[in-house]
Amino acid sequence: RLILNMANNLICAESRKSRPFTVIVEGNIGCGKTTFLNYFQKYNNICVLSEPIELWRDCRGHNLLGHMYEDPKKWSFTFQSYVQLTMLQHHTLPTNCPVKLMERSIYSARYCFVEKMKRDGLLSKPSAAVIDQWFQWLLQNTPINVDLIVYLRSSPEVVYERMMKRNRSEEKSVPIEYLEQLNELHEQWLYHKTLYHCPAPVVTIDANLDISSIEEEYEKCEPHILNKLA
Ligand code: DGT
Repeated sequence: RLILNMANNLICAESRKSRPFTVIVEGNIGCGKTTFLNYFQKYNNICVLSEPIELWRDCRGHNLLGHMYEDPKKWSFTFQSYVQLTMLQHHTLPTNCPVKLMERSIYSARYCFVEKMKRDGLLSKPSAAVIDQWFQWLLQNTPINVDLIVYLRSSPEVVYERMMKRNRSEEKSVPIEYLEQLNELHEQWLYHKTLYHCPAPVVTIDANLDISSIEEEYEKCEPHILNKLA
């Protein structure tokens, strides 16, 4: 029995060691997630995973992101199915780094984007049910672990301006109301914690600050992330 216990402890220690401390970076479109991730690229023992937007623009030659914005009623289900798959691939990607830093997650896809599509009637009830069944199954049967959420909190006016400035072709006709509603869902989920469940503790950062002063804000959450490298 003693030997069995010792073996068990060893296995637990080993699996704790091999699982990275996982941080997800969340916030509205244009709030600066990419800039945040770039700041942490300098640490070579952090595995930084940017959002797989290039895959969404080219799924075997199909621009699913573009289709979704052009005809959301027709393409929302297809797009969200693919987003869910690519997010799962990031969540489960093995790494030897002690820290994994991910842009967005399977959670924001479900709690913010799918939620909005459901409310807007862009996803039919049966389609939403299929995505949700998949989502629930994945949570229960795959190693999706999140240890910390960094919430880049912004106002819709600021991110609307940034989105217009960067001029991504698919986002050309996204109205400010869309960003206002997405902001509200992020706020309810990560700030007021009244929407669904929050899978990890949240560190909130003022993402309205411009590029010259934002690094000070980043430093606020650096210890939370870097302690895990010790
Ligand atoms: P950043 O660096 O904060 O400016 O981040 P963005 O705006 O490059 O990244 P993100 O994830 O906020 O948005 C990328 C585009 O993909 C944007 O047009 C919204 C869209 N998007 C991201 N995730 C989902 C999703 O799960 N569903 C839907 N419908 N759109 C999504």
